Formats: sequence, C-alpha cells, structure tokens
Amino acid sequence: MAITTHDTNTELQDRAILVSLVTDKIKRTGIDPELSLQELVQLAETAGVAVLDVLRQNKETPDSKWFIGKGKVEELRMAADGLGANTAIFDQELSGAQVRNLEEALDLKIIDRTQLILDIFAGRAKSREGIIQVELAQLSYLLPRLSGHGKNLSRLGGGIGTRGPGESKLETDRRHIRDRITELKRQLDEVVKTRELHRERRRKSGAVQVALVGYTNAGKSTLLKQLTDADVYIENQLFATLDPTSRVLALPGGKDVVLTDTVGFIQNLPHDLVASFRATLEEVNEANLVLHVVDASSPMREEQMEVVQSILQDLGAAGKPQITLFNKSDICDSGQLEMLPTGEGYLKISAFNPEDLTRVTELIEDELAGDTLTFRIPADRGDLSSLLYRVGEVLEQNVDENDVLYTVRLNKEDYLKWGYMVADFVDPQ
Ligand SMILES: Nc1nc2c(ncn2[C@@H]2O[C@H](COP(=O)(O)OP(=O)(O)OP(=O)(O)O)[C@@H](O)[C@H]2O)c(=O)[nH]1
Ligand SMILES: [Mg+2]
Repeated sequence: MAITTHDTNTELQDRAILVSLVTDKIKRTGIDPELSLQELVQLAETAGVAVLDVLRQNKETPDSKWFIGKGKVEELRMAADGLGANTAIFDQELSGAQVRNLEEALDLKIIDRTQLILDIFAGRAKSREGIIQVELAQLSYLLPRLSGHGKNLSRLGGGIGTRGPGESKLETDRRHIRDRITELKRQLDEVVKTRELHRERRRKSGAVQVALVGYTNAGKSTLLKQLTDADVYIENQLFATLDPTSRVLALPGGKDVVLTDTVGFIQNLPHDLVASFRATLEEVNEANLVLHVVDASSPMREEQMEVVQSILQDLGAAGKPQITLFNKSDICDSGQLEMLPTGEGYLKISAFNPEDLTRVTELIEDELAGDTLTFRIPADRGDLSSLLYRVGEVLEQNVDENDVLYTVRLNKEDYLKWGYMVADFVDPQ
C-alpha cells in the first residue's frame, strides 16, 4: 500500500525519513505494520515534521547494535543525503545504545515512536497537571537510556523541534533527573489528591457521569461540542485533546448528566505515558456509563477498538456499562457500514447529524435508567431492604405475608456491583 507523504519544505521543519522494521515478534502480534506506518506518518505530521520517505525492512530479530541491518543503515544514509533529511523516525522502540550508534553513524536526529508521541503530548500539554505528567513520562523514558553516555544527553532529550524536557534541564547528570522525577511525582500526588476531592464532591452531589473514550481522532471532542455546545479544541490530528473537559448534558427526559471528554488512545501507547497519565485517565473509572467513540471509516477500526478495550481493562474500567458509537458514518462506504456490528448498545452515527445526536441522548437515557425489577425480601432481612434503598430507586413497596415486595429501578452498573446480594430474591411474579 502506498503511503502519501507531504513535503511542505519549510526551513524550520524537521525533515524526516520514517523507518519500519518488521520482526517475527511483530508479525506474531497481528498488528498490520503498514497500518502502523500510516499512523506514524500521521503522528509525524501532527508533530510538525515533513515526511520525505519511508524505508521498510523485514528481519527475524532486530540488530542489537543498529536495530536495522547494516545494509539498511547505508540505504538510510543515502536516502537522507539525497533528500536532505535531518531526522529518522523509527516505528518501533529503540534502545539507548541503538539511538546513539545510529546518531553517530548517520549524523541524523534519531527518534522512535514512543519519543514522537511523548513530543506531541509535550506540545499539547496546557494544564499544570498535563505538563507535570508529560515531563514525568519523558524523563522516565529518558533515564534508562542515559547509561554512561552523558555527552549525548542533550541530543537524546531534544526530540522534535525545541520541545521535550529541553536541553538546559538535561545537561545535568542522572541524579539531577532522578531528583526531578521525585519532585514531579510529589507534585502529581497533590494533583491526584485534588482530583480525589473533586470526585468526592461530585459523588456526593449524585451527579451521573458519562465518559467519552476512544482512539485518538475518533471524534470524541466533536461529540462533546455537538451535544453540549462546549467550546473545545477539535482538529483532524492525533491527540488534539489532553486534559479532560466536562460539560452538563441535558437528556430528553429532563435529567442532567456530566459528559467528560478524555485523552485519546493509540496502539503501543508508551508505558511511561500511561503510568504518568493515570490521574487523568482514572476519570474514566468514575463514569457510570462509557461512550466508546469509534471512527467507523478507519481501515484500522477493529484494531483500534481492541486497543481501547485493552486500555480500559488496564484502567479497571472494562466492566462499566458501555455504548459503542460508530462515528463518521457519513464518510463510510457501504461495505464499511455493512461490516459494523449491530444490536443493543451499538449505534451508527455522524457527529454532524442532529437526528443521530438525539438518538445518542435517548440511548444514554435508556442505559442509565436501567431495569425495573421486583424483589421478594423476607421481612426479617432488613439488611437487604436497606441495600435496595441505597443502591436503587424503590418505586413501590407491598407487604405479602412474611415478605415485602419491592419494585426497584436499578441502573446496570449498580446491579453489576450489588445485584449478586439480592439476585436470589428476584420475584418471577
Ligand atoms: N466526517 C466526519 N468527520 C468527523 C465526525 N466526527 C468528527 N469528525 C472529524 O474528525 C476529526 C477529529 O475530531 P476530534 O473531535 O478532534 O477527535 P477526538 O476523538 O477528540 O481526537 P483526539 O482529541 O485527538 O483524541 C475532526 O477533523 C472532526 O471534524 C463525523 O461524524 N464525520
Ligand atoms: Mg479530542
């Protein structure tokens, strides 16, 4: 498959050749390396890099010194010379030694996928929380790559353009970086505590929370904007959103919920980034309902959905009630539309179609309303009746000899959490 690149040829821009090495290990993961490479082009362009060319190599295992084979290094040098590139971006993660060897041999800035993603995040971070989290992730990535080669510190940390932790900060020793990591973690702890207080307040106020999650560029912020008139940043680029934004959404029945937009996910999301962004990502755990927004027009739709589910799993939010919104149906071809799963909890939409937006709010309302069930509780089980009052909305209560019949509306999440205690008492009627 051909990859379209755009040579914008601005002097200030980094000019890069992308490199992808497909090893047997990568083949076993089932991730299509060509699609991954297309995504790398998008990532590079999002970071403001001009992509000049793409080199591919198949090899059983990576070369420990050069990552790619020696012959391929030569090919890269010729391509870089010919096209005037100053950067090579690798689709797979490199070791510190490989970066140094390649930099010295080629006189190019060497960047891997992880560092590119970290750079994009660094450029996007606006809130104090976001800035702390990104710097922490960058330094955690950098630290194990510094072994004994202090002189290359500044180049390693430089990243794309002038972003990244910055040269001045990095021209110090490892101990300094460790101190900085400790300090950032301390600051992050404060942020986590503040967030915890906010959550507590929200919990007490009984606000029902709905989280928009999904692969980057799926249309989460667009949906938040279309549904609530929120003034949020929307761009056809990866990781447009970093900080969670919440807005009140009025449901058709009149009830209000809090709708939160979150940072997008991507395959091979750097481990350090996930660890650092835990405070932000854990907002998803507060949600009563998760709206999984999918770009239905993407050739990587299925892979992207799997990535999202596995990150939700890591966050401990996989068991939450979920609605899958197949977005961008307006630009899907008929084949793509036919392939989409249908049924309960799935909706094909376009964020720009008002009728679809109404269907979304109706479905949210349905999901949150949950089920109405009748329980037959023995009169001496006060513990169970008080549980029903605590977790559900008791609509009716009737005494029947030694039992009390409760008609209760329970939302799905609460039923998943508490239902097992009263499951034996559901009255078939
Ligand atoms: N055709 C079409 N484009 C859409 C639709 N929804 C969103 N888009 C476009 O998709 C791009 C990404 O939208 P965003 O809302 O920024 O996506 P996001 O999921 O918030 O992305 P990140 O914040 O980067 O994770 C923008 O160019 C939107 O205009 C849709 O239903 N149809
Ligand atoms: Mg967004």
